[in-house]
Amino acid sequence: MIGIVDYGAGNLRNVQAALDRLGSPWISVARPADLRGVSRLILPGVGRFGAASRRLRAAGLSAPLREFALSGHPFLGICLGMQLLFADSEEDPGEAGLGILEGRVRRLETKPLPHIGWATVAPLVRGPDTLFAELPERFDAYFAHTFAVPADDPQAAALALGPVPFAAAVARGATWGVQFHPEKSSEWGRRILARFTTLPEGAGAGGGIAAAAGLGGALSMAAGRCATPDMAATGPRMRRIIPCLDIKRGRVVKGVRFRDLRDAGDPVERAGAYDREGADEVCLLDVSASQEERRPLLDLVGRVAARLTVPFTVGGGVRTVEEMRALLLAGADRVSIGTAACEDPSLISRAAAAFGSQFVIVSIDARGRGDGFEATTHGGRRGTGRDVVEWASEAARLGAGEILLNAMDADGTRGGYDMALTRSVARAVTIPVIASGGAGTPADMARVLLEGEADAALAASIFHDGSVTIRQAKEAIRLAGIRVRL
Ligand code: 1PR
Repeated sequence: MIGIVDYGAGNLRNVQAALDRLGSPWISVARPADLRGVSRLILPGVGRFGAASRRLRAAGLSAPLREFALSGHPFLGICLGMQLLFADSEEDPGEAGLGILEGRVRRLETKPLPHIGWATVAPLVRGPDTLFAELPERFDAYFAHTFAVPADDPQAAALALGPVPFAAAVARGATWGVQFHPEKSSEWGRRILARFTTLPEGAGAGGGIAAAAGLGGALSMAAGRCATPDMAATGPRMRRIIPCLDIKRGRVVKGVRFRDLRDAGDPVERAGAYDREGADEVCLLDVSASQEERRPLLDLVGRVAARLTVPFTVGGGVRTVEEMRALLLAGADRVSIGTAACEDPSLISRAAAAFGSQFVIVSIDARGRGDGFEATTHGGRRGTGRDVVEWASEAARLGAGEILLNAMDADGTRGGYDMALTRSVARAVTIPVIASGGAGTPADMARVLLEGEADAALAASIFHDGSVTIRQAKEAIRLAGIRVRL
């Protein structure tokens, strides 16, 4: 039986859903006694290293987990769960990890940070007893993190050819850690989880994989790959294409400049279709929740999440850390806050402390005012008097992991994104910016990623009406020299 460690740190629901899709039975492990009958274990996690390791200790799980791993049972740490396998992390110096693997987790040195999105993974081991058996020499996986294990760690089992190289996976014996989210990495992620369910006891790559595989060679291979022609324009960082489902009364709607909303279909069906077409992420915004002073739609979020094999961002009407936790438990990977963050900016820092910055997106509805842009709330109905660039900078300082920047004057017009707005925000912050509003063609998307310096391009109208498919958009964007997952 597979155990999934439940210690209140995140993406449990999505790991459970991924195992359900595989038809693999699992049980939750919240106390040491729950380990009885468990023969392989998954340790998921999002959030902060220190808080998560304190929770494991408080649940009395640290020593039993270490024993479980050291006794040779297959063990898989995911994202923060991988980092917790180590002795400690620069994120919270002085807080002890599980110490199953040697070494320290370090902060990535790159901009923008957090590193959110897809990156190519190059396994260093692909033998029959490894997690990467039967996987290609390289594949794309989804990451959301600020800290990572260095690429030259002797326990590295795969490298990420991300914005900078780092260890995408580590292993010792039958203990594995993956920095990416297999439960959110579409088909390759599914195969990795399936492989984990059949990994033999005690087997594995052994320690010192990277040394055995010739780390020097692997690193230069990684560097060589970073220089392939398809990365010419934007470097090794992959950009994201995100379809957005604006929701009102349980249906997808779409308007122009936030008004004249028209029906655009069923959210669950649409989300599933966009996932199949190759969306890098799906965004769902309950656009009338703040105006109607309603709580977010947990039931709908759960149903959409169950359909998705890629990451899922949810926003609209989110006012408290508790609501964010409920959305996380319903299957959201990240949550966006707009109105409530403007009204009480401390919500950003409280959310980042609880779930980690990569979980917290601040949505800014920007309306032109004079030479600049004013942030608005309640679906654009109330002005705040705040300058958008200033507000974005403050949100980033408070711990936002990403800005979702809605150009209200361009929204739904198909006349192209607002380049000046996007670029000025992207230059003012060191976190990623999602450009939103105005997409008319794939060329508009390519432009906002290059000239607008956005990390991701979000669109609604052109995808909903079928005038451009996600695949067509991504092919055209790649031809423009921008790295995207295809
Ligand atoms: O303020 O925390 O309750 O969050 C509400 C969220 O809902 C915000 O993210 C806000 O941008 C969004 N929202 C509110 N009212 C509307 C509306 O349309 N009446 N939609 C709305 C915002 C922006 C995108 C849109 C893209 C792409 N729409 O969702 O889909 O701009 O559009 P396009 O490609 O068709 O041009 P809170």
